[in-house]
Amino acid sequence: MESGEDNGGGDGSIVKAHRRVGLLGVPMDLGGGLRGVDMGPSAIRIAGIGKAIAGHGDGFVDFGNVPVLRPETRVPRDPRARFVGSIAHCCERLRKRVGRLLDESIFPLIVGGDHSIACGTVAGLSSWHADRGEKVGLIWFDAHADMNTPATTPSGNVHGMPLAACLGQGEDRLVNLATRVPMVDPANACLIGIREVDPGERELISKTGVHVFTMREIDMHGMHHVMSKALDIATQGTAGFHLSFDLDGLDPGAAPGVGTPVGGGVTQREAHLLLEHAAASGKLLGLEMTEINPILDESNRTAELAVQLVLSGLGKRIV
Ligand SMILES: [Mn+2]
Repeated sequence: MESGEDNGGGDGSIVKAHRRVGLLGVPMDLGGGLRGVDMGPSAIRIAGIGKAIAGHGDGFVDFGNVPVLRPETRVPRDPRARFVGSIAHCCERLRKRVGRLLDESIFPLIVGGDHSIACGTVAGLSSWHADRGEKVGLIWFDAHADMNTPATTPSGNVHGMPLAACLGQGEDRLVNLATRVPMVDPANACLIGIREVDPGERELISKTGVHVFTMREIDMHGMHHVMSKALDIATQGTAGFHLSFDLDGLDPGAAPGVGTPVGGGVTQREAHLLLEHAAASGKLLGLEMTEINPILDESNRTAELAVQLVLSGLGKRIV
């Protein structure tokens, strides 16, 4: 696990030439309704993530997968938050693994797995920075709001609840994963790309005050404008921000292999622009790609797109 010695680049302001990117796969398949996202980490490795990142000039270390319990071996228990005990258990492990990467000044690249894993990733970043008296911001790219709680969920699927948990709402075992509650202040969090919101989520969005940029804002003002505002929100008074990227935020025409596809999403180019802005801000603390489902994909093209998007997030430019 401990990989190599510090190369002197890790003082928070990571010099690009010295940056090391650490991949953690999380083959989580307990939080969604459609099976297959547990193969997401394999799909992105097969699509050549390591070679691509090394080719871009960053150091790359693959730390393997965080162990996840299989749905076949578990009982869902609570129908309002299916498998939540097992999910929280895995997220606790992920929180610690993310903390260890940050200790070594390694940039965390987390690959899911369904989106419930974000509770562990954000808990890791939030706790690490809270120990240093710092806050973190959060940009959540998604077709859905992921703002359900066990009280509002229509499905009982925990992958519809992680943003609420990061903002201090819902299931205690997720909400309390970090040393700081909420993990992220709603004033430093925003949602981009949403187009399918449940009634209970609408209420919680309004109650928490989390900023929302729906597809309408992207259509009307463009991704450049939306990301400029999102970065202001996520970096105001914070050490930087985490980008939790659900591939289903893209239009299924561009990314068909996702857990819960919804039409009318952002284009491939808009998604690249989002990640280019994230990189250019110099404040990206962690990046997470979730909900890649090879079962529903076409010859792994969604994972191949995810690799290209990660490169944009790490600062790759067209020229
Ligand atoms: Mn999601």
